[in-house]
Amino acid sequence: MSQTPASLSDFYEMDEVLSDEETMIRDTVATFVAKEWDPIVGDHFEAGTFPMELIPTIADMGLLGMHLDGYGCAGASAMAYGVACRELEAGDSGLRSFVSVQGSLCMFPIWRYGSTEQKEHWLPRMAAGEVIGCFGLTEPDHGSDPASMTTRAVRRGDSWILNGAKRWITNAGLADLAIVWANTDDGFRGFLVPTDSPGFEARKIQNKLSLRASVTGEFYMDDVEVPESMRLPDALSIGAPLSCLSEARFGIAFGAVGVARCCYEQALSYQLERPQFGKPLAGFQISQIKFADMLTDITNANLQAMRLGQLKEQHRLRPHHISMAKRHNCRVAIDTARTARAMMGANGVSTEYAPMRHAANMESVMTYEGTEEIHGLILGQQITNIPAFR
Ligand code: TGC
Ligand code: FAD
Repeated sequence: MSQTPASLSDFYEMDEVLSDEETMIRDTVATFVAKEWDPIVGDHFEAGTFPMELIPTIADMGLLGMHLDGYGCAGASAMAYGVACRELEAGDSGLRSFVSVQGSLCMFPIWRYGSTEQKEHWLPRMAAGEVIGCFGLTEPDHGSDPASMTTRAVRRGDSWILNGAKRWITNAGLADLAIVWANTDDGFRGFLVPTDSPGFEARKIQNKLSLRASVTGEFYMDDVEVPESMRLPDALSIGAPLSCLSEARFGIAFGAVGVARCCYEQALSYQLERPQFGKPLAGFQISQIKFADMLTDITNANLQAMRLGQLKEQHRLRPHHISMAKRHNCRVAIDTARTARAMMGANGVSTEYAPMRHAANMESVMTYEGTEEIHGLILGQQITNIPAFR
């Protein structure tokens, strides 16, 4: 059977490895993105807002903490989480970010490092979208090197007193609960901090040129007091927040494939329909070579993501595996978005089409969750056994 141009995007038909349930999740998310997200994303990107009214629908689809078991979470497979991220990010990186931050950066640390009481109290509410979280690791002066953080937590009786600032925090400003990583006399610890705690102040960052359909902010803690029961008891080193990053980076490796696929498909359908010099633009050799390169890159990126999914299912996935795919797939996404934008001429610079919005978003996605250089250095360390970060 001949394939349509759109179905050709899965050139090696890799989605055949998906189970029926994973296919159903993929299709449910893709339909949501097409019907409820795509028509409004341009306006939200221009306004610099996230459509809060969609949170209940996102929760009803079971997407919040979807790869976690129990406590109201869907318990879906790693591959299901990956393909959901792929379809969400085809809509916008801000949409995938919302789901990643809630599930991988806020629910995962509670699920992995929290007490039974913490899990029972917070996870069902977070899965239902009733409590929104943010993850505070990055500081104004410490991004790539979070182990140098200056945020401090000091024990006072049965409480902890937190002081410090976190900046470039997705959902700060709209979150109810902040997962705060702080240094203590005994090393790094994680705290659950309600954002209405006295001394906690959050502000939205207003002047972003990227990831505009996602709220990013900063927060300050001035003698914020939380009880010992709000410390994550099993998070005892910098490895704890870094393990959360592995969960989110996994989703980005898939999400970047969605970005590249969306841009490729829009450029292809545009050039098939737009004639110049007497024939469709897609009929020129230069265009066809570009489509061939884009599809090859997308296929390679998708193969890397799907392999991560398999390794995660088999509990064989290691941080350096994720670094390769996050780094490679983000590069493919931004290159594809820029090429697609150019292939759509002037129309390509408007929010009516996705490529320029995606290209702008990918500037953030290449920076957050470990920059291209940091992931290169993680790979370099794995290859040579010589750390070159410091
Ligand atoms: P290092 O000595 O290498 O490691 C310390 C301990 O942590 C372990 N580890 C990891 N464990 C799980 N997953 C990972 N990815 C891990 N990376 C390291 C490591 O094995 C070790 O364990 P142990 O038992 O031996 O102590 O630590 P380092 O301080 O030298 O740092 C290494 C480096 C540079 C790779 C790390 O700091 C890093 O990844 N930096 C990048 C920072 C970053 O990615 N920040 C992201 C902030 S969150 C965010 O951007 C959210 S955006 C969300 C959105 O909107 O989607
Ligand atoms: P820096 O670390 O100052 O790096 C600047 C440049 O120097 C980069 O090119 C980097 O690759 C390079 N560099 C750094 N170290 C080295 C080295 N050793 N060798 C060579 N080159 C190096 N953080 C959170 O904690 N939670 C969030 O929810 C969150 N959301 C974000 C949302 C957005 C939209 C953005 C843009 C960022 C977000 N971040 C978040 C922060 C993000 O994780 C950091 O921006 C990122 O880790 C990089 O840190 P930095 O910006 O301080 O850059």
